[in-house]
Amino acid sequence: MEAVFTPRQVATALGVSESTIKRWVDSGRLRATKTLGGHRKLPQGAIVSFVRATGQQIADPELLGLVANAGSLDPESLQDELYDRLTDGDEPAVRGIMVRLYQNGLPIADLGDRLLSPVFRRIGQQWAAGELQMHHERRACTTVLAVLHEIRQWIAPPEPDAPLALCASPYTDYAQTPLWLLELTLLNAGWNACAAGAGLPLDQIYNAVQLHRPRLICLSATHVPHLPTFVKEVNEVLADELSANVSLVIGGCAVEGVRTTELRCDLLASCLADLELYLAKIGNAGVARVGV
Ligand code: B12
Repeated sequence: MEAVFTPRQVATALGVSESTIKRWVDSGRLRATKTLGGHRKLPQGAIVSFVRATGQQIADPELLGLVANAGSLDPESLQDELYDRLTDGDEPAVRGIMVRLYQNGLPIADLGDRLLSPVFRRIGQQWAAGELQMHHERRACTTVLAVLHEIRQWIAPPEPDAPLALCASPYTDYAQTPLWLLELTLLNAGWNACAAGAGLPLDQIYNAVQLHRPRLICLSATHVPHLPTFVKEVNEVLADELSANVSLVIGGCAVEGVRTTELRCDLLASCLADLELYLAKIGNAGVARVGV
């Protein structure tokens, strides 16, 4: 369950007065709830959103379950450190890096594209070269997924009328990190995101689309047994069957190098930043076949 704090606790942690916190809450800058007795309570996620949006410094982050700002805020320069911490299995240090970047306003897309993807690709290469073992890779995934889960709790729920996106990965693809990153990117962009799941046969994804009626489908492909078959099946089972008001965005390392003329989708993304741009282009209200 998400942690909640009193205005006094938040004031101490941020190094401002309690009346300043109450003023921010009453003016709507800082989201809070009220107890039956009328006392303000601040959820941890509301404080993180406020800090991300305003750049407010945190004098004592540990009081709020957050992390100190000591260290680089540049994702590229943190790749080596994250790789070392992940392969050492140092979970608090991994959390420290990821939460520090997030609380300082780094978009989820950048956390994925500029930090996690390059580090996991290196883990994959080192595994293929016999330098790392399977248990290193599995532990790295579990550790990162736990932090993404924590970040997920901090994002305010979508508005009731937010458009729905369905995220899935196809049969034999059990990579979860890309799916979590897609979901967080969508939620942060004001979309509602429904994770249909990893390793789904394409007809199951189609059935989930029929059930949930999303405006957007985000398909992530990390492990695909035979690429030409996958492309053919996506075209036949998904792309050709979708109604015109549903967009299909596909990405993932397995489809890198595939041409947009082969795979019929609205966007063949190479990274999460591509998705962010696409979301900005179509807006929250509707879907346009922009053929990027
Ligand atoms: C972790 C991992 C696994 C784990 C995942 C566990 C979990 N709980 O998630 C598991 C155990 C499933 C696994 C298994 C296997 N794996 Co593996 N795996 C990886 C690894 C190391 C990282 C994948 C990952 O999570 N990356 C993190 C994400 C964030 O980064 P990303 O994938 O680059 O995604 C970015 C973009 O592509 C983009 N993106 C991704 N999807 C989408 C979707 C949309 C819509 C958009 C907009 C963007 C987008 O955004 C992300 C952020 O930038 C990769 C190495 C690599 N290529 O990265 C190997 C890798 C993919 N695996 C590989 C192999 C060989 C296997 C196995 C066959 C090993 C085996 N012999 O059993 C099995 C196959 C099992 C299967 N069928 O699923 C090979 C594939 C080689 C190939 N060309 O076929 C790789 C490349 C490793 C290597 N160098 O050899 N694997």
